[in-house]
Amino acid sequence: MSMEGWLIRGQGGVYTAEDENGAQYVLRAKNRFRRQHISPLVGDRILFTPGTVSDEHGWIDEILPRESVFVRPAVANVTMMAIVVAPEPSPDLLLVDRLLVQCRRQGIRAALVVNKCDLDDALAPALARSYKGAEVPVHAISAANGDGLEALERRLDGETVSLSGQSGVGKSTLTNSLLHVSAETGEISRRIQRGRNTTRHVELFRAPRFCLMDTPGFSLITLSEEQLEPILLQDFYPEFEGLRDGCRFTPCWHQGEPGCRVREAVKAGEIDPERYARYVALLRELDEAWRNRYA
Ligand SMILES: Nc1nc2c(ncn2[C@@H]2O[C@H](COP(=O)(O)OP(=O)(O)OP(=O)(O)O)[C@@H](O)[C@H]2O)c(=O)[nH]1
Ligand SMILES: [Mg+2]
Ligand SMILES: [Zn+2]
Repeated sequence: MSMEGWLIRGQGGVYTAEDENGAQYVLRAKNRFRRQHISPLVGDRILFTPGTVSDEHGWIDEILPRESVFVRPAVANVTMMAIVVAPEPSPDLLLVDRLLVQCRRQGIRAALVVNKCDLDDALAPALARSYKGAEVPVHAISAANGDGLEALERRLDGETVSLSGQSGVGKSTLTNSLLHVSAETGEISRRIQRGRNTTRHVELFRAPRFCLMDTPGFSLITLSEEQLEPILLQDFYPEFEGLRDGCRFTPCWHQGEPGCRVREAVKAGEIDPERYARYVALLRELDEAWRNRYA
C-alpha cells in the first residue's frame, strides 16, 4: 500500500522519508527513475511503499510534481533560499549574486542572513546598503548567541527554506539553534579530535512553522552557471528596473555602451559599484559559456 511523505535525506542511493506523523522510513528508488534520469531530491513529496519485517527497506514509487528545483544545492520544493554569509570566512558576494539570480529565475524568495554578528557587527549594515535595491531582506544574526533569531523565524514562517552558502558560515549551527536538533557542525570535537564536521549531505528538518534544509557549503570551486542567455541576466537585477528604458541602445548590456542609464546610476552612487562590478563579471562569464554552448 502506497503512503505519502517527504524525502528528508538521501545518501548513496538510500533515502529516508518522513510521514505526516514524523515516522521515518528507509527507502530505495525503483530502477525506473534511473532509466528516466530522475534523481529523487531532498524536499520531494513522494508516494512510497514501506519496507516489511523481512525487507529492511521500502521503495519510492512516485515523485509528486515539484514546485521548484534548485541545482546547487540540490533541493526540491523550496519556497525560500536563505543565503548565509559571515565575517569569517570572508564573504564571497559573487556567489551570493549567483544564488540571487538563480532564485529569481525559479521564482524562489531569497533572504540574506548575515551570521556571526557577535564577531563583527559592521558586515550586516554594509550588505544592507549594498543590496538596498536588490529587493532582498537582510537579517543580522548570531547563531551562537541567538541575536536576531526571532525576526528570522518570523521571516521563515510558512516557508520551505534551504540554507545555502560557503562552508563554515554557520548553516548547521543555525539549523541547530532554530530547531534544537543536532545537525553536525564544524565545532572541533574535544573528545574525538577528528577535525571539523563539514556537512556532506542535504538534510530536511520539519518544524511546526517551517521546514528547514541544511546543505553542504560551497567550497572554492567555481560554479558552472546554468545556461542563461547573457542579455537576460539583467532581468534578475531589480535595481536596474526602471532605468534600462533610459539607455540609448536597445538592447543594452550596461557594460560600457554610451548613454547607458544603468552606468550613470552607478556613477551617481544610486547602485552599489561593487554589486555592479560583479554583474559585469557574471555577464562576461555567461558570455563565454554562451559562446561555447555547442562546443
Ligand atoms: N562566533 C560565532 N561562531 C559561529 C556562529 N555560528 C557558527 N559559528 C562557528 O562557525 C563554525 C562553522 O559552523 P558550521 O555550522 O559547521 O558551518 P556550516 O555552514 O554548516 O559549514 P559546512 O557544513 O561546511 O557548509 C563552527 O566552529 C561554529 O561554531 C556564530 O554566530 N558566531
Ligand atoms: Mg554544515
Ligand atoms: Zn544600459
